[in-house]
Amino acid sequence: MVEGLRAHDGPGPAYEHVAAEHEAYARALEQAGVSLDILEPLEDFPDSIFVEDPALVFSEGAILLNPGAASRVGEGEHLLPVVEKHFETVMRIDHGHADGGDVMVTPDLVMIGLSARTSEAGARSLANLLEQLGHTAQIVQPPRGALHLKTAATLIDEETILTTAEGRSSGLFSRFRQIVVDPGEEAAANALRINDSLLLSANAPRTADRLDSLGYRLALLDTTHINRIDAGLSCMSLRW
Ligand code: CIR
Repeated sequence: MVEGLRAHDGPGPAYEHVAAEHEAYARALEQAGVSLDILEPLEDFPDSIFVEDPALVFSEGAILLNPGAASRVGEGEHLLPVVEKHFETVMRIDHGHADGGDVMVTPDLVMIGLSARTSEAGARSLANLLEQLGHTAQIVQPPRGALHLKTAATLIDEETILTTAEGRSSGLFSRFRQIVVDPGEEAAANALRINDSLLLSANAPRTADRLDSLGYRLALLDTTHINRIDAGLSCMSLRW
C-alpha cells in the first residue's frame, strides 16, 4: 500500500504506521458494535485496503462497481467471493466506472458523485441498479477538489452532514444541518458513523471539540498515513 495512488507529492505513507492505523480502526469498529471479516492483503493492488471503492452493500444486496483508476480495476473480482458469502443478491454495473467513495447513502436518497473515478455512464448504470434495490438515486457534481464525494462529506446522523467549506458552498447538502470542519482540518470531513459512534480523525482537534460539545460519541483515530494516499475513515470498510 506504500505504492497507493495519491494526487499530491509529499511524504508517502509508511507501512508500519498504516498497519497501526488500520489496526486501531478495526478495534474502533468492534467497539462500535460490529463484527469484522478482515480480508487477506492483495499485494498486486496497493489501494485494495480501501474496500469501500470496488463494491456497495445494502442489507438487500450488493453491487460490484468498476473502479475508475486503472490500477484498481480487478480489486472487485477479489472481493466477489466475500461478497457472495454474505449476500444472496449480487449485481454489477455494466457500463462505465464508479467508485464507492462517490456514493453517499442518505435517508431519502443515494447520492452518486461524478468524479475522475465515477463517469456519467457508471453513475447511470449504478442508479438503475439502486432503483432495482428500492433506492432513489441522485447524480451530483461533488465539491471542487475532492477525490470522491465522501472525501468532502459524511452523514453523521439522519439529518446532519459534516463537510468542508467547499462542500457547504456547493449547496449539495442544503437539505441537511451542516457542520463545517475547521480550516486546516479538511481531511476530517471523511469520517464514519457506526451505530451511535462517530469515528473521526484525531488530526482535527478543533472539529472534534465542537462535535464533542454537540454530544457526538467520538472515537478519535490517527489518520496521518492513510491521509497521505488520499484516504480517510470510510474507505477502509464496507458496512451493513
Ligand atoms: C485512491 O486514490 O484510490 C486511493 N489512494 C484512496 C482511495 C480512498 N477511498 C475513498 O475515499 N473511498
